Amino acid sequence: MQRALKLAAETIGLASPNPQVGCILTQTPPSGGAPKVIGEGAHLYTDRDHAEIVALKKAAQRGLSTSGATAYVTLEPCSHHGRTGPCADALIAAGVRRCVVATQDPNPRVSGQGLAKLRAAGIEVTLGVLQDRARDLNDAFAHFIQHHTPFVTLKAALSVDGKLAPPPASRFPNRPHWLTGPAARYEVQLLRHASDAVLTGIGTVLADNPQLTDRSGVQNPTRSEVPDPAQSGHAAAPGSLPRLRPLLRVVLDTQLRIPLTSQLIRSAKNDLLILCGELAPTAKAVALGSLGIEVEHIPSHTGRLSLPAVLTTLAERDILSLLLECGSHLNGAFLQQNLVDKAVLFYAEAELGDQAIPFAQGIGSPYLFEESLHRVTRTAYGQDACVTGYLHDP
Ligand code: AOF
Ligand code: ZN
Repeated sequence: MQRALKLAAETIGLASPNPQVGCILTQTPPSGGAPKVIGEGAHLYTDRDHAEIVALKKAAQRGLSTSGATAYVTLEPCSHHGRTGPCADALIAAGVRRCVVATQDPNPRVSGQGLAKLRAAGIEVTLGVLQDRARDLNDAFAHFIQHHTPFVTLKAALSVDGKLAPPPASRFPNRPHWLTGPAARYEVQLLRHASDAVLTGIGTVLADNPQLTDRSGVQNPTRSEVPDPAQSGHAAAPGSLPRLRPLLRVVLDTQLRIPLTSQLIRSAKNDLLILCGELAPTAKAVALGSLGIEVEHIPSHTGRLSLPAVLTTLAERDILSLLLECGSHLNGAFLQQNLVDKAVLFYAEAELGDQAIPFAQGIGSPYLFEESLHRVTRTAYGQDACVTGYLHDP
């Protein structure tokens, strides 16, 4: 199961909007002895085949029999006809004798029915092996399939006294103020890589002029056949694999104040979405449109966009996981409206003082906020500390 989880984890950015799933098939040699891996694989959304089918095909390609084999799968084998046939049926047809499953599929179309199918066919089923790790891998998928809204992660880089940035008067405009060191900042790139979309507000765009691109440089080693750039349109260097869905960069900009010279606009490649209010200036919307930038109107109230409406719009675009990289105002609004599912707080050693900008308007000290988190983890990145936790108990 460890190996199956590793295969699944390597498909970050390649499985969404489906879950990340890995599968290992083992067979005891006819002469006895330790079981051997006869096939393995992970699900890649564009290849359609679910992890079990990839593993079964690998065994078949090697001419190895699957009769009597054991399957280790990180997610309950599916029982439904979606883009593919049911994996439970395929495992049964392949003669698999035992199926070890990390966690049940949260998809209501499957949930428990895949396991029932296997058991009805006489397959020995074990459920719950390394369950927490398998669940963590697909927390966004589980959230989306049950609530039909994106799983929202709030990321913030803070000073040791819990502030987001120095007071405006002491900052250089148009330039981000780095609090955390390179290791923590690389971790943020990985968070972007693992997300379908990243969101910020116009205040941060005007203050920091961020790019919000995925610069993780992560390659996905499970995908053995790198798509032929000539056929797929991906401009991939050999051995490096681009994300299959580009990270969608989203800006909340009620009045369309975003400068046409901002880094976000200059670097846009069909991956920038600007959400504005109904009363935003039409001429600016037209100017953005002529640069190929998508602008969408969102209902607003007293000059602020409706955040639930923002999440609905993103859900309609199949955004399962949303990373918030916002300023104090939006952090506070998302938290006060109970729209955040997970927090990732980096703390640097520097102190910014009482006049500095608070972590989230109306929320108070992040240290007190941490006390409301569930399943808290603490990690060090160089000199910086990182605290992660969930806002709701699953
Ligand atoms: C599995 N193994 O590797 C995955 C599963 O539209 P489809 O046919 O791709 O089905 C997607 C659903 O199948 C998805 O919502 C989830 O319930 C399940 N994903 N199941 O047995 C896999 N990726
Ligand atoms: Zn399946």
